[in-house]
Amino acid sequence: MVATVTHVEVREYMNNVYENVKKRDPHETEFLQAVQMLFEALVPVFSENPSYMESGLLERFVEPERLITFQVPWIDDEGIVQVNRGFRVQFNGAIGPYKGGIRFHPSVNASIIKFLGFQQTIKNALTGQAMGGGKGGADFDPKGKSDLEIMRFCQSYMTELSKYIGPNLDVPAGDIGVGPREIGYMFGQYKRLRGQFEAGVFTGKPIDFGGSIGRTEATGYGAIYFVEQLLQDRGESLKGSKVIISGSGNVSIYAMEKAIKLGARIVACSDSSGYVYDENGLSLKSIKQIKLAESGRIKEYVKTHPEAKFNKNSAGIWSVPCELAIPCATQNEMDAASARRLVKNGVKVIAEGANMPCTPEAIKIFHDNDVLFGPAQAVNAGGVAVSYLEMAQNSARVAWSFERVDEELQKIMETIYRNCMNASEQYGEPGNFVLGASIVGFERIAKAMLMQGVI
Ligand code: NDP
Ligand code: 2IT
Repeated sequence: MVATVTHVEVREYMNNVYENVKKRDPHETEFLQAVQMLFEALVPVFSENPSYMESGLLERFVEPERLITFQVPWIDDEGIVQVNRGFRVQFNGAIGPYKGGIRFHPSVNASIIKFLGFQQTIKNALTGQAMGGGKGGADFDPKGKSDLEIMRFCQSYMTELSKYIGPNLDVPAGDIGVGPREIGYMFGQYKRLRGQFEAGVFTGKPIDFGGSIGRTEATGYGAIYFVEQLLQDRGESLKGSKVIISGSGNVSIYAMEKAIKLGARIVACSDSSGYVYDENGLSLKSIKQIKLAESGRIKEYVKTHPEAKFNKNSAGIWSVPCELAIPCATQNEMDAASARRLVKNGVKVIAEGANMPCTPEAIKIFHDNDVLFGPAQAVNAGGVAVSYLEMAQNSARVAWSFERVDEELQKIMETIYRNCMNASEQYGEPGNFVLGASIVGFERIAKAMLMQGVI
């Protein structure tokens, strides 16, 4: 019989670790939020494994192995020098090379990059693949920039970042504001600097030079595979259900596509300027036309669909009645007030397509009201999982078919679902996927860290 410690003792220990994190970086609110959420979910594991407390595991886990901050100078179309701040966090490399996307958005700062890298570490472990956790980005706003400005920015960003990445060291991909075009420019610059074609240094590449078929769709499709599994387990399905999916970028669009294919009706989606709503279901073809072909704003949807309504308050999307809500835009986009509204309107499932889109208060409301809740680390893991398949294809110099990638993705999402469910049952809270995902991900990393020693 292994000795255990009480939850009270564990909480006291975790509180000390948390206070030290806070003392170091008191202004990093998003990062502190992510740390607190993980600690809460890990209480039962630490209670059963007191050795974790003795080995300084948590103290090491919350401190990034490396945080790189750098200047990104570039010249705009008027010939004026602009300067942005670039970041890369290499959070934890216990189970594989650092892996995680790059975000270009004016809100990017150390706190956001650190929370993303921290959660990425758990997510990557949850996939069962050999990837550590990392994340990067810059406070650069791609909106309204010309193609040449985007290219110059990407090249300057990569000129510095190239010193710290490599196929066996750290492998970036896309995230908000970074898609195949930006990845192409960054990859091109990396190749020039290295003088070698190292396909495996980046994932999410265009298919013509080493990208994997199915990576573009993977995060959104994967999120829906998770949801479908969750529903199937309870004798239900997406067929005929009313769904809201926030955002209208990469994750959102392919989540809509798969949900529609499985018989759901998407009644609302959004961007940062507002949301569109149609009780009879939105046309994905029109949304794709606006967002993918023309990089336009979602409000343009009502021009061709006068039956739909536009509202300029993005967060108002959560007041639209639905059975399933899938936030796919950004962190903390769903707060307690939105959660209460969704519950009042009879929501049954919330699945996080974006990273940390629900505040801890919102999650508590869902749990208290028996709304099924899928956390980001599990729900959106399909994107990074297919990134790993891209790395595998690059290493073997082969290209798989869409069917093969999609089949692997479905298997990975089912396994993630099942592992989280089993862990939640094992720890006495069946269906608590926050608990399940945190435990499965953390334990894998913890074991590796313990086996590898401290120095
Ligand atoms: P995109 O840049 O393709 O799309 C982002 C969407 O979210 C846009 O519709 C954007 O609207 C909206 N959005 C962004 N910031 C805000 C904000 N501050 N307020 C309101 N709306 C906002 O990004 P992705 O689809 O790739 O990423 C979406 C989310 O999914 C992020 O949380 C990302 O970290 C996460 N994710 C992405 C993965 C991927 O493979 N791409 C994998 C796993 C998670 P607007 O155009 O007006 O800015
Ligand atoms: O948040 C994420 O998982 C991503 N942006 C994708 C990371 C990746 O390396 O594919």
